[in-house]
Amino acid sequence: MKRRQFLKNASLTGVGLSVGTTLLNCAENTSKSKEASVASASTKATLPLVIATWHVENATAKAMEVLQAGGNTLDAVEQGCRIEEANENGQSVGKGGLPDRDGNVTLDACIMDQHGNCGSVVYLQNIKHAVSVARKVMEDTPHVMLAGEGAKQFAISKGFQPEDLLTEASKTAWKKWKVEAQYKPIINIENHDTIGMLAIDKNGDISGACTTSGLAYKLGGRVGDSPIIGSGLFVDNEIGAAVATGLGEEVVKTVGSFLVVELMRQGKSPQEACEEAIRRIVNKPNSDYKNFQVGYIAINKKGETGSYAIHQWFSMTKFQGGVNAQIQSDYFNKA
Ligand code: SD4
Repeated sequence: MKRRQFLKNASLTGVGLSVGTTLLNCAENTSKSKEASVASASTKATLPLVIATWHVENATAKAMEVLQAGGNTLDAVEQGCRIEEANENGQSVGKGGLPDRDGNVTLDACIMDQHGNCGSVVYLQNIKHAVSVARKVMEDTPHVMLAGEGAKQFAISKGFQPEDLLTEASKTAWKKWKVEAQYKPIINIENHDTIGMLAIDKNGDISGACTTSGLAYKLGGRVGDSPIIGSGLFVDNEIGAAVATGLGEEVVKTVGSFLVVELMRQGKSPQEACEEAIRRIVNKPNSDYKNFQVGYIAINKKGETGSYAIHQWFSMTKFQGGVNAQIQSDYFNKA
């Protein structure tokens, strides 16, 4: 995952989040996007399609490779997410993720398939491929969600190797944060690059996955939206799918990904649905949205896509028709 240069650092009472920027190579999704009408005519012929939050072309390339080799969408999103989990330079996912305020790297992930099956892990430590553990929870247990030590022991029982996920770079960043933050329970987020990925195959079948180390320097024990089915991710193979990134607390409060999918069920395009879900957050009375970021990406059954965020510099990576490109997202806060 490419490092983003962050423009702002903002603290809320107890929780801070910054808004990121990155170099982008193309733009789409002007507020009333023309994409939906164009895409509905053109994308059916160009399935399969993979989209992901942020700038993760290696991950979308992997997912597309899986699909083109005849793999299903579940394999595709898992394999795609694993690329970023193994990337030690990405400080918000898997190995190299920034730790909580006590120096512990804790991972959240989930996965959901075309049949509505899902699995999730929260507060997982020492196992870098959280998305694969989530898949094992889905496939090998009668449960949806495993947490903490139980999730870790389950992973080990399935052959995952425990390892130290705190890299030198992330340890250094954490130590610097401790000095500057005087160890107050304030989270200065310098990176919020959760990878959420959605894939649709040539038959129109959809799966999704989401994996993160969560907010950097969070309180020990904190879990965000990313492993919560309906908040960080939702797939409904009849309609479409959505995945979220940004300040998880705000996504959870609006059950964001489920909301996006239900808005599509009511007839909205993926773009319109993402925009409406963001409006639900920013239009709350006394919303502090200027100080945090939330972004959604979505896909519908036809292979139309959408993305929208509160602030500038959110992007999605889209692999379709042989083109794997980062696309700048439209956003709400243009003031
Ligand atoms: C969380 N939604 O834990 C995640 C953070 C995130 O990129 O999106 N990071 O709240």
